[in-house]
Amino acid sequence: MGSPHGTFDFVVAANRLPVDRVVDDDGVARWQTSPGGLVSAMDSVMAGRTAAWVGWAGDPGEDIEPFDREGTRLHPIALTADEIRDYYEGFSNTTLWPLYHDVIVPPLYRRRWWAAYRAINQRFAEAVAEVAADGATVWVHDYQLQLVPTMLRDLRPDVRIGWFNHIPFPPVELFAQLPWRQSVLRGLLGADFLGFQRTTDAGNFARACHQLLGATRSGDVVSWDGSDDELQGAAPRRVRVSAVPISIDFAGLDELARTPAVRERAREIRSSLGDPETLLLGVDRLDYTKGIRHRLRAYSELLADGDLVPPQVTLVQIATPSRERVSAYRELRSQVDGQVGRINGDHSGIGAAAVHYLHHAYPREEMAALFLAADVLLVTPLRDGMNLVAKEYVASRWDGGGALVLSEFTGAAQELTTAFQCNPHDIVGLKQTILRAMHEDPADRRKRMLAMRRRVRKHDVFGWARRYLSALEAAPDRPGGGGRPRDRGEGSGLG
Ligand code: ADQ
Repeated sequence: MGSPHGTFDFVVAANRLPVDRVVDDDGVARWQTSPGGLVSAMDSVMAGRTAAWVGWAGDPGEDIEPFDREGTRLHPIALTADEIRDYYEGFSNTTLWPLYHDVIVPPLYRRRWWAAYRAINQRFAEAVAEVAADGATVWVHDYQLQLVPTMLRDLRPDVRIGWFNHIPFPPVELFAQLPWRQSVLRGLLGADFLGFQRTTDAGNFARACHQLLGATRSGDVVSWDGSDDELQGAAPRRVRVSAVPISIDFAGLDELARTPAVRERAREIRSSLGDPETLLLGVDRLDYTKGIRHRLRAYSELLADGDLVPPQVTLVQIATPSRERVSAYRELRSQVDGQVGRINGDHSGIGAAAVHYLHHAYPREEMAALFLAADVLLVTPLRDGMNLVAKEYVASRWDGGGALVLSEFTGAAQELTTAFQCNPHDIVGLKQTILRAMHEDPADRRKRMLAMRRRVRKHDVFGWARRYLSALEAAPDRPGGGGRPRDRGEGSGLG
């Protein structure tokens, strides 16, 4: 232990740890691995390294000692109830989330939230600095931790720092609203590599740096000389910026969906819905970015027009409530609840519900069965970084069946080009697209699905993590070199 630094050569920092605390019936608390592709992808890149994960455990208060899970050191960050309100519900989800999703609802700018965001980012940076070994690789995730790269570089210029944005990065015309816009850009520019979902997001970031900080871009490297009227004393930076779209565990889901149990369950689901000719499905977090209201509007008009008639057609809408302490989410929930109530009141019959509206979270097997059962999946976000549900649907359709209606405002639309793409704001167009997806010649529909499957099979979440890390390795400046002006001439270009 000669080094004053930690011992972990690979460190992930994300708002949440990859585990949830669950309390058994007998009152005993234990940790359960969170479901999802990100955790599996991180497991795959952490295997064989001494790895640590720094994140919030999900509950207010208590300091929890670091602990090990399947060979990874989990390092919990404690947040008080006030910090959760200001850093998480406030700045992350009421300022940044709407600002980065095209201001679908107006972002609120509160100085107290910004102060908490800075303080918590500093706490994360210090925790990472404590556990990271000399020259470690650090992968920071998402919009909650945009200041960590520079804060960490100040503490540990020897480590290599990457950041990945799971959500969109807005055009500078919107980003410019943020009262602390220079500080956020400077926070990010502490990284060696910044990864985005789409080329457009990477471009938006580079343009914001140009317009608001006077940075320049050459290829995928953004260079900033550190001068800015409002920020004093910043070191020059050369940072690689590009798109690395996230994906899913294609093989895992494909295999699961082929199992006899899932296929049987898919049949059961259809039969319990009265064996409709067409089963439409929506699966979303209950979030205003997901376009649930636009989708329900289009569906209700199709029912009113007589184009769709239950029980021959029915819609299963799964909408998991989220961020319920944020008022925009409570409001959305009551609007969607009301819309579903009206649709069912107007268009359902006995044993023939127009909408089956479910708030539950389901295990992977049930999700796979739902995907396999659905004739058409409706993915209609107004803005979405990627949308993994669209890719999961495609991976589950080993039979080549099904049809995907996909908003052009998702990251997934860039890759799933043979989906039935739509503009969810255009209700007339959305209605036509839904009908087209239902009635297209099955052979043509199959071709579309098989093309999407090829794409997702080839670009899965494991490939995403590998691509991300090799881009980080090839970042322009060597570890420790980026923060010091005298080292700038030694940068290795694009590597
Ligand atoms: P989200 O906005 O949460 O993610 P999405 O990409 O669709 O959106 O991922 C949701 C995940 O939750 C999917 O894996 C889905 O299967 C699962 N899920 C949803 N409802 C469920 C339910 N009721 N039961 C069980 N599982 C459920 C953010 C960004 C996205 C980006 C991802 C990953 O907003 O744009 O694609 O991160 O980068």
